Amino acid sequence: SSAQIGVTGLAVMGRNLARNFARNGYTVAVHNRTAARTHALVEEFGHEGSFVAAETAKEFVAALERPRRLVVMVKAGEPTDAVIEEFAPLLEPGDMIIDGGNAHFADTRRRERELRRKGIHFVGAGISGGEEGALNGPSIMPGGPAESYGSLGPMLEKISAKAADGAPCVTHVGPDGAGHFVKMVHNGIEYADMQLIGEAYQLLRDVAGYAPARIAEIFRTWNTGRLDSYLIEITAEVLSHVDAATGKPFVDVVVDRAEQKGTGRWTVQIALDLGVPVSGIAEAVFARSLSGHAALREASRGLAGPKAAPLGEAEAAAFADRVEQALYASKIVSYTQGFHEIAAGSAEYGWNIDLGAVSAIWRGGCIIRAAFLDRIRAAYDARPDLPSLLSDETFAREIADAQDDWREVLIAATRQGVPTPGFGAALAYYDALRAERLPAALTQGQRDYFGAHTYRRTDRDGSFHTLWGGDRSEVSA
Ligand code: NBP
Repeated sequence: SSAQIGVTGLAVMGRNLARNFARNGYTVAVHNRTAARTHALVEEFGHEGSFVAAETAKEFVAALERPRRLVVMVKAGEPTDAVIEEFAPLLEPGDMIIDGGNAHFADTRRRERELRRKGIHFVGAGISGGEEGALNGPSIMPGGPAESYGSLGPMLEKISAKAADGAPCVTHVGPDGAGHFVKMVHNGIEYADMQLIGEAYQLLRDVAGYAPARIAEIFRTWNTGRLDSYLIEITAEVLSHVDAATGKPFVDVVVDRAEQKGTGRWTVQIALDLGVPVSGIAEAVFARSLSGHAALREASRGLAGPKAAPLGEAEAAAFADRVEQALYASKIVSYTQGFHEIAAGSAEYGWNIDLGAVSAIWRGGCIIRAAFLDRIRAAYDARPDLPSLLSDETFAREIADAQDDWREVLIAATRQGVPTPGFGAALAYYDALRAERLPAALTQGQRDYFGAHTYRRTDRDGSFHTLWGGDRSEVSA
């Protein structure tokens, strides 16, 4: 029993995570259902550090020092349950199972509850950064018992990404499913970020009339400013790539149907249950599904659209600057919505999540890493009870400065018939939040009319009903 940590499940993620632990000086026990993967790992990368190859579950568990730390990196869902069922009987109280897969947080809550009865600490840990991150430093979002973080935390801090200020991109997010919940919302925000970038690209293409290579240059410039982020950086790379076979821009030879694995959808499903308006994330998920309806799109191709020519050269340059403003303002709104969902989940499940700490661990390693997250952290550090990111003075001022351009961009998009559901949903959210009065009052009147659902008044306490079918007098309900 010499290994400080074990990894079972040695596909791309598990293999790279095991190598990351080994490269950082830990002795790592490695195991996989199909033993060939275990041996391949040690053969290929054994020189990188200290590995203990285990063929069976028993050997694997025996190789670990106590309390055991066993990282599970298998396919989410049933395979994770199968692995837990296999290992749990071999473990002792105080041992830890760390699930680094993309589990649904409700599954993590269930698993944590069941294992807690046996004294086993179950740590559901969201891991972001893909295979490259797993190897060189991911952003890690561990949940589970705070107690286990005491011995596990320093190891995770060592292998995690580091933010620009050197801080490790990992924190104990909260009990049971908190880590996987936060990872889920991270992915939802990632969907929204990608959708907004996609809309900016399409506007620069169709309204400004720019070619992909030129748009890549614009994204490169944006990446030196407040939009500085991994997703903007790779957008420039993808847009400047030329297909070797045809000599055309790569983006023009790829089928325009976006796929998804499900975490974005979960973010929206859970938001619906919690009653949190994450309209930007929802539009991003819907935009991907719409893109996939090939037959429907084919059947709709002949529908009428506006006749508008792209802008002239001088106007196009000014328009590109406006798109940057619209993208930035919409991005603030998506993060506002995502953090609202985390706050609501935290309240619902009693997780006590520190929103500033969450933004801090997303600064490096993960897909949505961005300079911007430093500002979100500053906002929550200054005021931990901030009702919304839009209540932060700096963000409010930036949106105030951006809003005229944001509206102009949506006007141009509408005039030219370029779909911008992300920009549009973000602006509608912003305008709804700042509205003095919403038509919800009318909705309440309608509900009272057809279903006697009652309403409240602005000038008196209590619930009321109007006798719509009678003399229309008002009664207390
Ligand atoms: P996969 O999600 O493709 O899973 C393959 C692994 O699961 C193999 O080790 C396989 O063993 C094992 N496995 C399966 Br499938 N069923 C099993 C069972 N019933 N019992 C034991 N082992 C079983 O691997 P991955 O892409 O490395 O991802 C691992 C986890 O990390 C997933 O939950 C994923 O969602 C998550 N994640 C992935 C990424 C990414 O960029 N890929 C990023 C972040 C998180 P075998 O070799 O014997 O078939």
